[in-house]
Amino acid sequence: MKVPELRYTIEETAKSGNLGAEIVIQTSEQYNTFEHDVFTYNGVTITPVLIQKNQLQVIVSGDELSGARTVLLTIDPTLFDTDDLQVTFDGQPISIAESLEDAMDPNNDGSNPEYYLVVTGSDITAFVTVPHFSDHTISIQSLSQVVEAVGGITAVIMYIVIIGIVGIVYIIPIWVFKRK
Ligand SMILES: [Ca+2]
Ligand SMILES: [Ca+2]
Repeated sequence: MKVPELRYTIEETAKSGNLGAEIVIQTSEQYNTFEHDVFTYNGVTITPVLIQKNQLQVIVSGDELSGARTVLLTIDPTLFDTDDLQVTFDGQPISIAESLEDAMDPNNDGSNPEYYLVVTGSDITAFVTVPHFSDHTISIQSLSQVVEAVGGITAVIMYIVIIGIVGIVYIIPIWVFKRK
């Protein structure tokens, strides 16, 4: 999708009252500092909690009287190393909306939050429908980075086990030999 087309859709959603707020995250040239801007459209605020490589976490807040809203997270794609992104809502993975239109309508999914990712040439925009307020945590993470982190720990454990086996193979014969 082209950026002007996407911005037009976003503006229309804002006019309809369904768009709660938007956070825009940009990375600096060194990729290790992140800047953000928050735009509030209809009674919802977004507060960043964690913005770091491969991980983004925000809190969305609204008063209990505000109805369902769609919130937007517009992200510089260099924030993530891979494109296998997982979106969670209060720590739980959520379903993908059927379409962009579905993601723009936060009122047609009962009490289920949903998300939809739109990738343009310059940004990744995550549309997340929030069926009710007050505070909720939305996170986006790169799945393979999570797996790789586990792989790293596993590799360290394997290394320790191998060192241990090598130690046993060499040290026990020396010990047995010395006792003779
Ligand atoms: Ca839906
Ligand atoms: Ca929907």
